[in-house]
Amino acid sequence: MSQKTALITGVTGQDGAVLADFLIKKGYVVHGMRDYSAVPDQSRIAHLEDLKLHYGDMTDGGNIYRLLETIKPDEIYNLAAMSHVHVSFDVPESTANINAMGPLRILEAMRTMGVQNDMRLYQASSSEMFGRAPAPQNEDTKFEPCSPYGTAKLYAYWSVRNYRDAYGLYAANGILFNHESPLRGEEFVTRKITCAVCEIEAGLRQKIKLGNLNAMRDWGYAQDYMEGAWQILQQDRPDDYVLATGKSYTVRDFVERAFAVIGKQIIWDGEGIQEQGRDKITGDILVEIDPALFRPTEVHALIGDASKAKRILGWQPKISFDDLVADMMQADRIMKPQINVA
Ligand code: G4F
Repeated sequence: MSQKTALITGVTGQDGAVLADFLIKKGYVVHGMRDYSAVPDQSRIAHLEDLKLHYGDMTDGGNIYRLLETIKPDEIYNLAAMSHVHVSFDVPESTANINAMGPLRILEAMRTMGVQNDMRLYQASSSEMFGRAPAPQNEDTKFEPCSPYGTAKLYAYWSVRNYRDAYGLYAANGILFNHESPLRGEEFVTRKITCAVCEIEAGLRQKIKLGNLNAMRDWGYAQDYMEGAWQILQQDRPDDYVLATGKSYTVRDFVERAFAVIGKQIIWDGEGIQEQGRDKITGDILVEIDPALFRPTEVHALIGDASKAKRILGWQPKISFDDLVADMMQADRIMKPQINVA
C-alpha cells in the first residue's frame, strides 16, 4: 500500500504534537500547519525531524485551499482552534472565526476540489458542546453549549454533518472529552496545578490560585485520544464518535491527587471564594480562590459515554486518572526546577 499523507492543523499544540508523532511512527508523510507568531513556540514538535511545516491561518480561506491543493492529503486532522474556554468569553468573534468558520473553510475547499473519499476530514469537536446537558453525555445527547467556544464548535460540528450529507464528503467528528498530558498548555487547569505543585515542592512559590474547584471533568490521556482520532478516519463510512473515559473527577480531586504525589495532604476550610486549602501538617495555605478565574457560565459536569467508539472502533482509554496525574507530576517534577534555574 502506498504511503499515506496527512495534514494536521494546529500541529504545535498538545494534540497536534502527539498526533504528528503517532502518524510519523505509522509511516505517514505528515504535514503540519502552524500559525505565524512573533514568538513562535515549537517546543512540542522540535524533535519531529520528518514533519513538514507550513504557515497557515484558519481565518484565511485562500491559504487553506492552496494547502489542500498542494499537499493533497489523504487525511486532514483539523485540530487548530482558539482552545481556551474562558478566554473565548473575551474574544467571541475571533473564536467563531477560527473555531466555526475555520472548519467551514476546509469543508468548502474540499467541496470545491471535488474530493469524496480521497480526502478525509477529522474535525476536533468537543465535549464543551454538551455544556449544561445532564451527564452522562453521548452522541445522542442534546447539545446545550454555554460558552462562545462551545457554540462555535457546535457550528463546526453541524457543518461537518451537513457537508457529509449534502456533498458526500468524508468528514467525521470526534467529540473528545478533556484529554491531558505533560504537553498540556499551562493555561489549562490540570497542567496549571501540576506546574504549581512542583514549584511549591521546589520552594519556588508558596501557593496556587484557582477558580471553580467543584467543576467535574472526564479527564483522559491525550495519546489515547489521538489514536482514537486516527481510528475514526480509518472507518469505511464517516461518522461521529464520543471519546471519553466514563469517569469524572472534580478540580478539587485533581488538586488533592497532585499534592499527594509530593506527600502533602490538603485540608479544606472556608466556603465559596473564602475557601482555602491548607497543608494538614504545617497549616500553610497552599490553595486560594481567585474570583477572576470563574467563568460567566460554567459547564458543571462532563461524563462521557464512549460505548459507540468501543463497539465500532474497538477504542477504549488505557490510562487511568491516577496514572494521568502521576505521569504529569513526574514530568513537571523534573522540568519545573530546571526551567526556573535556567
Ligand atoms: O482546564 P480547563 O480550562 O478545560 P475546559 O474548560 O474543560 O476545556 C478543555 O476541554 C474541552 C473539552 O471538554 C476542550 F474542548 C477545550 O479546548 C479545553 O481543552 O478547565 C477545566 C475546569 C473548568 O471547569 C474551569 O472552570 O477547571 C476549572 N478551573 C478552576 N480553576 C480552572 C481554573 N480552569 C482553568 N483553566 N484555570 C483555573 O485556574
